[in-house]
Formats: sequence, C-alpha cells, structure tokens
Amino acid sequence: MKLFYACIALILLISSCSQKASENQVFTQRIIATGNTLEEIRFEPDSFSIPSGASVKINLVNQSEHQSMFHNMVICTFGKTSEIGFKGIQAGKKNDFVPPNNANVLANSTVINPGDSTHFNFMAPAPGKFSYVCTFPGHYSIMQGVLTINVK
Ligand SMILES: [Cu+2]
Repeated sequence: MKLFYACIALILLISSCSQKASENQVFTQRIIATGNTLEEIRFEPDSFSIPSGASVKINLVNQSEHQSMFHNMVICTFGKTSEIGFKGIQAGKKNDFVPPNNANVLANSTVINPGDSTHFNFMAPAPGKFSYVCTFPGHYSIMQGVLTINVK
C-alpha cells in the first residue's frame, strides 16, 4: 500500500513539473514586414494568436528592398494604432517612433533597415485582442495586424 501512495505522489510530482514547463514555454512568432511602396507595405502574417501567460519571442524581418522602407513593430491596445502612430512620430527617431512610457504599448521592436531583422520578448497578458502596427512615419495607417491572446 505504501508503494501505491508513493507511486501516486510520484505521478502528481511529474505532472506538476510538466505543467510548470508548459507555463514557461517560449512561443516564437516570425513576422515579415514587406513591400516597397505605400500601397504594398504590410505585415505577414497580419494576424496571429498566442496563449495567455506564454513567454513570447517575436522575430521581425524587414524584407522590403527599397532604401526608404524602415519598419518597426509595436504591439498596442486594440484600436489604438492611430494614437500610437501619431504619438510615435512626435517621439521621434531617438525613441524608434514609439511613445515612451505609454500604457497602451505592450511591447515593441526597434526600427530596422531594409534587409535587417531583430527580435523582442514579452509575456502574453490576459486573454484579449491587441493591435500591432509599424509606427515608422507614414506607415501606421497601413501596416497593421491583430494579435489574439487565447485562454491557455
Ligand atoms: Cu513600416
């Protein structure tokens, strides 16, 4: 009988360990910023979803070839793309066109040159929807996507 309880305890221990491992799972998403004219610029994909609580790594690739096509990626409160885009322009190049200390910004990359890539990390918050947007001047009304945080 003691062996039986020991086995149960071991099974519970193992299952709680694997639970912890999944909570700390790193979720990686590749996002391509592309296009060489204002008509073409876009994020691919323009929507993705991640589980709440996940540790998220975004790999952002600037696949535009035109020398004026700089991009960044700012994840913000759903629907706040215009406000963040406008305030981002005011914040200027020194802030990567991201308004500093803004409660509506969840996470962001730096601005990257055509052909370059970068990455940034954040913890996925409670379930809900977020927008993502490129705030390089002239892009925020066009380059947008939707991030859905799912129940894990
Ligand atoms: Cu852009």
